[in-house]
Formats: sequence, structure tokens, C-alpha cells
Amino acid sequence: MSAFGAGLAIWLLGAGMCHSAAVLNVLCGVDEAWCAAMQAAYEQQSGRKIDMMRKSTGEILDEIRAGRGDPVVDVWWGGTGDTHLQAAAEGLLAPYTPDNAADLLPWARNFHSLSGGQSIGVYAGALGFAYNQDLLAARGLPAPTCWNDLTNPAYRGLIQIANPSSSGTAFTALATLIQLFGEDEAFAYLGRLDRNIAEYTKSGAAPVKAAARGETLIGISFIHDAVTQKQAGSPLVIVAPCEGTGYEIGAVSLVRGARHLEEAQRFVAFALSPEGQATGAAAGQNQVPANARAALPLAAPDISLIRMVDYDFATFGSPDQRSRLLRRFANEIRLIN
Ligand code: S7P
Repeated sequence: MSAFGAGLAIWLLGAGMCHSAAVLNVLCGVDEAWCAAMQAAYEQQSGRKIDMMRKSTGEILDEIRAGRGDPVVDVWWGGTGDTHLQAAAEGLLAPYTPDNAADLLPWARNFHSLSGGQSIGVYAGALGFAYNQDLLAARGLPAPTCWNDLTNPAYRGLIQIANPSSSGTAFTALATLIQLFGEDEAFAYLGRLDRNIAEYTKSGAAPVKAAARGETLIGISFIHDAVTQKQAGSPLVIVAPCEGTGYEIGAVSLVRGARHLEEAQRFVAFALSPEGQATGAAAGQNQVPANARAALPLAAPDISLIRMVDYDFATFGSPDQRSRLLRRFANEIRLIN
């Protein structure tokens, strides 16, 4: 490349970077369809353009860590709350209480208190799994109803779950199994389950999407993500495991040192408003909204009917626990690149 070409490339790169810093920059942890619907709704309501990009929860945490002290990202919207709490404990987030916080359900407000006011619950949903009933029938396999059923050798190579380093869903699964069985037994279980895992995906909803397409038999994901696939017509049977299960509080947080603080605060308030929360259902998503005045998506699972652990957000939201558990997973179960 000539000196002129190299200079032009550097100038274009700089212009691109200035552009991304010139408007509110949001990292989005929910499904791509919801990210797009939220961006469109916020831009219409505010009359201003924003940058929004979808990433898995662990990737967002890594990106916000990398920007410490001079962040390009202003808001982290969506993704599992444990990871927002880990970021709060690392001093990466800024406290904020929007005016509409009083409209939120108790679990969303409690989550806000637990984070030291640095993150707010925006939706909730339970973990589970789903299987493709056409494939199950074609292979003449038994129907799984419990976590323990998934270690049956009959399902060898027929299950997908995400990688707990990149995916908040898979980290929730790890934390859930520990809370159900105790840590050592949970790791022993994960070792047996690993023999049946065909692929550890990057994103948490990918396993149920693959089961919906018939690319795998069983996907472990959030139940609301499986409901979305079933609504689209796929032959999924959705299971709330018999031993009980865990759940997420999906969260929204302001990044410490955000360049567009006031607009970031307006975005957070919008995400928590009934209008902002309605963008989920409009995009085919089925989480339970945090705002008591927001409408529940028609197909949202009734999480009060699911046997649920008393999820320990304080423990599993700790950065030390996160790194220790991810290290143990890599050492004892599978090192995933
Ligand atoms: O698809 C929506 C959703 O399940 O995705 C979030 C999850 O953390 C996303 O992705 P990763 O597992 O890839 O990190 C959940 O918060 C949300 O309900």
C-alpha cells in the first residue's frame, strides 16, 4: 500500500471510530430481533440515531472491561444479571435510579439494591431445555423430563448447550446445577453431560434454535427462547426439569464514565418504561417484563408454575466466583477456544 493509501486508511478508521463515539453506543445482550426493535423504537421516540450491537453476555463483559477508564460503550442493555453484577463489583458501572424505578416489580428493584444501584432488572425468565419431537420419534428415543435424563448415553452427540465463558445462559446453567446438586456433584454431572454434547455454542439461544431446525435433538437454553421457536412453528417440546431449575434477571446498566451520560440515562428509562418493554413482545420475545405496568407477552411462560431454586445472585454475581467456576469448567469439563 502506498503512503497515501495507508494515510487514507488510517483517516477512514479514525472517522469510523469518531462516528461510533459521536452517538449513544449500546451493547445489546438479547436476541438480535429485539435489539433491532428496541433501536427502532428508541430512535423514533427520541428523534436521535444510536449505535447498537448484539453480543453474548460474556463478550460484553470482556468489551466493557477492555474500555475501563475510557469507555466507548455507554449502555449495556440485556443479558443475564449475574454478569452485570460481576461488572458492578469490578467498578465498571455507574449508579443510576430512573424516575420509573418505582413502577418495577420487587425482583427488579431488589436486583437494583443488590448491585449498589448500578444495574436494574429489566426482565426475567427460567432456564430449561427443549427437544425436537419429530427427531425423538424418528430415533425412537425416550422423552427427557429431568436434568439427570440428559446424561443418558442414548443422547450421545445429540445435545447442545452454550459455552459458559461467552454465554450468560450457560453461566446461569452452571450456577443452577451447583445450586441444585452442590458444586462437586454439579461438576460430576457436567462431566457425564459432556459426553452427550455435540457442540458448545457461543450464544445461549443457539441450542434451542438448532433443535427447532432439527440440527440437534435437545437444546439447553432459557425456556422463553424455546417458546419463541415453538411459536414460529417448530416441533419443540419444552421442559422445565423435574429437579427444579434456575432463572435469570436480565438487566440494564450504565457504563462508568459513559461519554453520553444524559442520553444513556434516557435510554435506560425508556428500556424500563411500558413502551420500551413492549418492544420485546413486538419482536417475538417472551421474557417476563420488569415494569408492573407493562403487558406480559401472551406466550410468556408462567414462571410461578415452575419449580425454581432461590437463585443466589450475590454468590454467582461475584467476579471471583465467575473466574473460579469458569477455570474449573475449563480444567475439568472442556477447554473451549
Ligand atoms: O435471547 C434472549 C436471552 O435469552 O438472551 C440473553 C442471554 O444472556 C444471551 O445471550 P448469551 O447466552 O449468548 O449471553 C438473556 O438474557 C435473554 O433472555
